[in-house]
Amino acid sequence: MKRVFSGVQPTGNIHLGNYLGALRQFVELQEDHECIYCIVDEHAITVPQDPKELRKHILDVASLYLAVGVDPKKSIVFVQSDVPGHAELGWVLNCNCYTGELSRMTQFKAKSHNKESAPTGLFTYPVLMAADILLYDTDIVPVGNDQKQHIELCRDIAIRVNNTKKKTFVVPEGRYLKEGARIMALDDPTQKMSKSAPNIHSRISLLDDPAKIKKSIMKATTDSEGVIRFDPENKPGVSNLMNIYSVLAGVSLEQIEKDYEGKGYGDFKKDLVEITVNALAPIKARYEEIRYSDELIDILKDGAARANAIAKPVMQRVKDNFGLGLGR
Ligand code: ATP
Ligand code: LTN
Repeated sequence: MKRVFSGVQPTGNIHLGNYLGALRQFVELQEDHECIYCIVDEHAITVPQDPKELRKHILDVASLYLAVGVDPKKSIVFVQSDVPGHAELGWVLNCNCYTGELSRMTQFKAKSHNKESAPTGLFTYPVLMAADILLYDTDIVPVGNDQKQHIELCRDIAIRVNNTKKKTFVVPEGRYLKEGARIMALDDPTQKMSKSAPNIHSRISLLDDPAKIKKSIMKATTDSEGVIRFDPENKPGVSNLMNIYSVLAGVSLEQIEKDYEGKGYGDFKKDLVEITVNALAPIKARYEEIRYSDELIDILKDGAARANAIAKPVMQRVKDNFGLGLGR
């Protein structure tokens, strides 16, 4: 069985972009792969976090994994900082990655705002991500399109190490969906929907109540043409809403264009509100059951033990191939 690894940062509540781009794949893949899903809290502290909020968000994200259908009997679910190998391998990879490579990462450029005072961790963020993946001999990494550059860097590092230290790493592949791989912000369709954007109406969180969903969708930026047509370049707002509609309702983009011929944005948005509310209601209900249960903590503890058991021999192989420590 091929091995799958992916992670989500506990930086806020999971939104439609995370769900349609990444989590949907997590659920699908667990049927015939060995899946490991992580809550990457060490990545979250690359920007300042309130400790209490961070702990809360770790459990929120873990509950949402389960609420969307990740099954702890089929998949390993755990918190990154519970497995020391991530930080340990991160250091080794830092010594095998170039500052030039990291300077080209668009996420770093966007989040650092070109400031000299940006934390070093924000700069080396993709190296820790490579460590997450390589620590488990991962074959497949299901993510949204925005992570493509990071996945390519991970592959480059793995191949580079393997060139001199043969068979140290399995070289992984990214897995991106055709539809939903890049959901844009509702208030600004030139930006991706993000957990940490200040405007709450830029995103739909999986836990939003129907009134909030309605408000965010009805306010969403469109254009003045008044025609429902898929054209991401010239009509990014409408096209983004059509994408969301298409995936949630299981209707093709062409069909949406036909169904709304002669109708306005108001009708289309109203229907999208209904579709979204109906799609998220069962997720929200399951979340409420799981979030404050004792079972959640047991699942994460068990997940960390199982993840550690896979990571340890890989880390030992790395140490042996690099000549670190005393050997066995
Ligand atoms: P932050 O705003 O804190 O950077 P984020 O919303 O970008 O967070 P991440 O935790 O970085 O979310 O991403 C989790 C997963 O969701 C990744 O696989 C990422 O590619 C995917 N993802 C994030 N945003 C989107 C989006 N707008 N559309 C599709 N996939 C997305
Ligand atoms: N950088 C990712 C989160 C992440 C991740 C990973 C995804 C951290 N480590 C390993 C896949 C595999 C993001 O979505 N911003």
